[in-house]
Amino acid sequence: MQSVTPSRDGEILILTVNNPPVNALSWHVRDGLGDGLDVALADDGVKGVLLICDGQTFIAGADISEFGKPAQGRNFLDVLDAFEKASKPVVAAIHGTALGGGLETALVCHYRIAVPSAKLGVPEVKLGLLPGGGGTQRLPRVVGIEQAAIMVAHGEPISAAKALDFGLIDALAGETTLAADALAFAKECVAKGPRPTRDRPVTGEIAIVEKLKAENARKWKGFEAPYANLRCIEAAAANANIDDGLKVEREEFVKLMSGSQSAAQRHMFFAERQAAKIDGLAKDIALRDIKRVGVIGAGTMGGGISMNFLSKGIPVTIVEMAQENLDRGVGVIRKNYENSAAKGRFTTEQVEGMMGILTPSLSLDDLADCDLVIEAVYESMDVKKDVFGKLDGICKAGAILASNTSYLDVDEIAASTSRPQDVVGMHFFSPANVMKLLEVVRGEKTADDVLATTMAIGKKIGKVAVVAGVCHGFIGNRMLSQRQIPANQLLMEGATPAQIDKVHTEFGMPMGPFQMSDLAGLDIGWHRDPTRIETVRDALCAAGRFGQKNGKGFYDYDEKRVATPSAEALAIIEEFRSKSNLAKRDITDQEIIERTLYPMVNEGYLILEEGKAQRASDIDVVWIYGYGWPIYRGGPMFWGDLEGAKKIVEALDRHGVKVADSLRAKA
Ligand code: 3H9
Repeated sequence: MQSVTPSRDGEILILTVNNPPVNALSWHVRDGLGDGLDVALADDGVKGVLLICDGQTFIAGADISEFGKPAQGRNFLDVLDAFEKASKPVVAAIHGTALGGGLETALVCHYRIAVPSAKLGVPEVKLGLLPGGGGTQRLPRVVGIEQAAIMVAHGEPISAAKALDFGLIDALAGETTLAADALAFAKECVAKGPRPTRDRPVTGEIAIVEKLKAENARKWKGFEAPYANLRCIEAAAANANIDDGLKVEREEFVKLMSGSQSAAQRHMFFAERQAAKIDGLAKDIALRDIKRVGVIGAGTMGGGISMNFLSKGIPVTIVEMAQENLDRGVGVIRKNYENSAAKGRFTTEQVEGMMGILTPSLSLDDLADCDLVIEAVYESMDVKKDVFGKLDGICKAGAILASNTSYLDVDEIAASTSRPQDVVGMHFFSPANVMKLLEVVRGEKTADDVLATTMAIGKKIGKVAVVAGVCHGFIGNRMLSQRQIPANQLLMEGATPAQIDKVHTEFGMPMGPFQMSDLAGLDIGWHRDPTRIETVRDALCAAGRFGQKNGKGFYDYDEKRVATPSAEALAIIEEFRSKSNLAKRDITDQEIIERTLYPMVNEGYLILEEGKAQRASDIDVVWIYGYGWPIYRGGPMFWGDLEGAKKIVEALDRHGVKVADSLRAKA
């Protein structure tokens, strides 16, 4: 099968692209398009050209897997130029998604027709890039500066209806009759002749650029691509001649393409998709049917977990021990949905619909008809074993029994049942209805179809699911402790919580280790004996400093939960430190990076050596979607490669950290 097949219908030459799965502009597609156009232009019998795609979508962009590799085939920009300057009208027929280079291809076509369900956009910013095929210069000439600026800076696609409104498409086709409608439309366009986008003026107000920057200052902190995209829009507004604007676009594109941010974001694009694949498992493995889900525990975690399923129309039975806790939990779920409805995310009917498929219960017996039961009770091995032992006697054969434990041994939990093959870990991250990560913990005896079903259900509820092996804290929390231990130690050597946190937030993390501790609550896991002070945390708890929840922890908090460094906390740390016999010294930001982030990378290598993660990129996915590691740094393993194994190993040796063999071998 050719990537681009020419065919004739009267005076129209039809070019059909076929490059599954998403008709990306791989080199052979570019060649096919260029060759096809040459044929059309050379043939006097051809009066117009129709570009259409087979499969699920119009061209979804440049082939990202070609980036950074030696160039092959026709140059994309030359192909685009030839299309736009063609002496015969060219029509694009769009279904599925016309994204990035795909939309840029449509933009050099003279006319565009799309089915109502089509989506059109330039998502390059999400890959740390900009539409480098003239998109930043042609979009403003078609939809105006305001809309173009929004589209390039946010990367969100728009619907066909909006595209018609904005003039991005000229006509709507029938949902199932694109080929015929587009052909008829192309025939009409023959009389109209070519209409090159480059000849159209730029319209609209450039003030949108500053507005977007002001509105998104927080969201875009640390990112280069949104700003580069907007500089190109400014160039479009400033240059009547498109070639001058295209020059600016090229310079900005090349800078982004050769930088580390785009490399990191492209790495994450593939990492996220790769994470869904389970090594050694047949792709066509039969999945178990999940029609009803049971959740044990109606606290913050259980409630959030339930919402994921309710939002997708999957009925949930939620079980608590006491009526009061059950009522409170159900009330919180309702309130969350109502708050979302107030923001326009749901209608009142939808809220009632979701609440209508939630069954509150005080008895585990009510879980007998559930296909998947997720336990979200207190984090104690004895409690979990007791719950699973009971579930074993209650749940139907074939039901998947999942634990939301964040640290405990899933194999030990599974051993408390007579069906360890049906037991799996489903570690959600708080708030469970918001955070995208789901660690799926594969026990020693977890059946293949249980694992595959759990991954699939994770995808269905909108999570990025990653397989982890059984070990203390799995992938994410195991690495987190390698950050927290040295961070605490640094306090003893003279650093302050604010200094350490600042290094982390400047690195791009949403919060530092001590801000995170305050948010989680310092008293979680505390032994509750104020006379027993073995750690700074014990000392803070003994002084009644429990974190954000009571307005004081490592920081002081005002009523809006704004943090300021706390003199009392610093005095407590100082007192604790003075007893430690460690000399107080100045700690540099570089040392904080080396002591708190390098050990995480090292732990990642250990996790891989032990087979607790399938691949390094899975670890990156965990940290980006579970802990807010900045995506433009590509996750700890990708970042570790950028820093360089040699540099990391030298620093770890200097600081007395035992280095993973595989990391040392790489140095
Ligand atoms: C660009 O165009 C630059 C130009 O402006 C300038 C140049 C000078 N390339 O997501 P899915 C693969 S930048 C290569 O699971 P869905 C993907 O890896 C590009 N491969 O499906 C996966 O492979 P596998 C701008 C790609 O139905 C398979 O296709 N465009 C590409 O959930 C299925 O993908 C974009 O950023 C690609 N461009 O969603 C669009 N796209 O099966 C990026 C996908 O081996 N793509 N693959 O894991 C998407 O947003 C979604 O894939 C799409 C389909 C919405 C199209």
